[in-house]
Amino acid sequence: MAGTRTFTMIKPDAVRNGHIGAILEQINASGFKIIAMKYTKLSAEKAGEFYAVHKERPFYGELVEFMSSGPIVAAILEKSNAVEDFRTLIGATDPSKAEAGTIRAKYATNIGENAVHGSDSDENAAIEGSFQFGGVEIFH
Ligand code: 3AN
Repeated sequence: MAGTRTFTMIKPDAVRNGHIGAILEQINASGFKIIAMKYTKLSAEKAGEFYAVHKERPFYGELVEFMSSGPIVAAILEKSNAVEDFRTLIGATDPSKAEAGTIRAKYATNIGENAVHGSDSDENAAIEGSFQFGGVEIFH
């Protein structure tokens, strides 16, 4: 059975561009319940750890620099089939390829600065959620 939780971050570009409210509104309107949320900033070290799977990719340095360049909103979301449904809601990694109406199509800057993160598997959703939140910070 598909899991009920996913992890998201509203990235520094979307925060800087004033899109926190609109993105949260779209997330809620799409049936996701926010069960944990914080406004925070990743250190370069923490961003590097979060994206460690991309360490060998040419864009890794840029990605770490960008993700630690300003505040983010981190959240755990609950809904049936959360991971897949949230990936559909945010759209393709490259916003120019993202379907119209998706969060990245509407709010992303470019492929590197693409407004939101969404976990890619139930396993990663659990790992990423515990990266930012302890048990007492999760309400469901
Ligand atoms: P997604 O966020 O859609 O799961 P991943 O996991 O392939 O995409 O990439 C993680 C992050 O790395 C993306 N959100 C984006 O910020 C950055 N990224 C991915 N591909 C590129 C690329 N070709 N050039 C620059 N940054 C990239």
